[in-house]
Amino acid sequence: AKCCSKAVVFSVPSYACQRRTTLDNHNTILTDALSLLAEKAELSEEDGRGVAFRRAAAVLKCLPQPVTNMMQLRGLPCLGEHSFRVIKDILENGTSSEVESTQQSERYKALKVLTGIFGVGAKTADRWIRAGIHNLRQLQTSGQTLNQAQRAGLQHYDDLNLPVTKAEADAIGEIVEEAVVSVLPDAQITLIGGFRRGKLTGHDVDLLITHPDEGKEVGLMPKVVSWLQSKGFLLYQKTTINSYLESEEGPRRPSSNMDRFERCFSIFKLRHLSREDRGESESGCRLWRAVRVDLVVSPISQFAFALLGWTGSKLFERELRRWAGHEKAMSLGSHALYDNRQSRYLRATSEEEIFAHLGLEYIPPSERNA
Ligand code: DGT
Ligand code: MG
Repeated sequence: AKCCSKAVVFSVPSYACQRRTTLDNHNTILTDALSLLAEKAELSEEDGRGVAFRRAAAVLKCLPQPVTNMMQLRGLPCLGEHSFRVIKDILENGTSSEVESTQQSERYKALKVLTGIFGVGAKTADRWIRAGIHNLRQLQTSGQTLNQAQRAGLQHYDDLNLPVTKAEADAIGEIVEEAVVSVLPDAQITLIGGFRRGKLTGHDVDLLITHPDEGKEVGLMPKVVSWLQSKGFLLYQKTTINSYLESEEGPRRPSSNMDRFERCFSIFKLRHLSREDRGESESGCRLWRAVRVDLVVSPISQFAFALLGWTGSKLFERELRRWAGHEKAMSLGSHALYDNRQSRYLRATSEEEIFAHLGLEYIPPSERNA
């Protein structure tokens, strides 16, 4: 930050993957507003607009102090006309009229409630709203056909919209560890997603599984899932085994055993850690809650890419791929990094090596909260 006569002026590089963004956000009022408008755009399938608001919010998240004056925003990247207008409104009036009217809009409220169901995306929610469905009660009496994921999502709606704590994530981690080690000793599991970035709560628990001997991990997921099922830990699960060629993101190459990418979307039944923790009385309470858990299995040769690709934040990931493509003529995915100029894959056994290949300063997980 440089000083000028009027106010502190900030200097920020334009890609989020060039910046250190901790959870210590000094501009939550502004970033909450921009994130809500990003969400509104995403729910309306205006992805370009959504990314623009996400990028604007991310710039404000990394500032060392609160913005108090529009002059401080001069020279900052990623702030378009629309974001400027929202920020100005908040600085002058304490609130954004566009955010307020969005929050009051029936369509936005309905989209939020319906996409709050696990397995329901913007497209499905929009179709339902056009059929006059605005809330869960109307959905349940509508006669709409729900798939298995959506039925589970509706059944566990309240639990799945309750934040998952770090303690709960650790408890899930221990259960999965027991499952994994009992079907494949020496397999390793790592907590990824928001919890690896130091977040204290999340919407789900993300875990990455690998084994130090390449190939030993093949076919692991179905065995882990069977173990978990036999112990009654799963309320819902869907396992997919993507081949590399089928996956949309990242560089393409011929399929081989190394291209296997096993994934499980699940809902766990987790015993409450302690009733006092949750402020519940001794009587009349359920002893468990439902928790969304994503499991991913990676061969050790791709582990660093999977770790980097699944730690997030989502915007940080998007910006890493944009940096790779636009600045370095490389394609980055959760499996590999391809150098288009050299026409070859670049190997890496750690996240540090991947940042080095990309010509970026290493940013640790706790500073990827863009
Ligand atoms: P949360 O769970 O809301 O507290 O926040 P995060 O950051 O854990 O977000 P989450 O769980 O949606 O995703 C974690 C990371 O995993 C995210 O940065 C991007 C990555 N990810 C999620 N879904 C996919 C996917 O389908 N493919 C790939 N390659 N990555 C994904
Ligand atoms: Mg997560």
